[in-house]
Amino acid sequence: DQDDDGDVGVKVETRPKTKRPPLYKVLILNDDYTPMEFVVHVLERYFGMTHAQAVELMLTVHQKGVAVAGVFSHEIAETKVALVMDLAQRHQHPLQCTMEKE
Ligand code: TYC
Repeated sequence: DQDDDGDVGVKVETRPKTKRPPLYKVLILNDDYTPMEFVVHVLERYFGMTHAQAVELMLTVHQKGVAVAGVFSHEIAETKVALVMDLAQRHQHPLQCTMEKE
């Protein structure tokens, strides 16, 4: 660095920087029409939850409007969102699933 010793140095990084990739929350949104059992099935199938965990999260979404189903790398989160949206569409349910940077 430039200080008063006359030299023109460069900053030497001492800490090894291991930059971790950003993580993304996968959000499940409430709606008035998707059957509760379908949401429970989605959470078991794509988010590795037990039946009890899935019921609990589904009820949280039902009551609060939204909840985090899991936190993943960008690629995994994108895949989960696509799988959920595809299954919902195939069953003609309006269930919405999105991702958001943590
Ligand atoms: N609110 C829906 C119902 O009463 C159930 C539901 C829960 C829908 C969670 C979507 O993400 C959701 N049938």
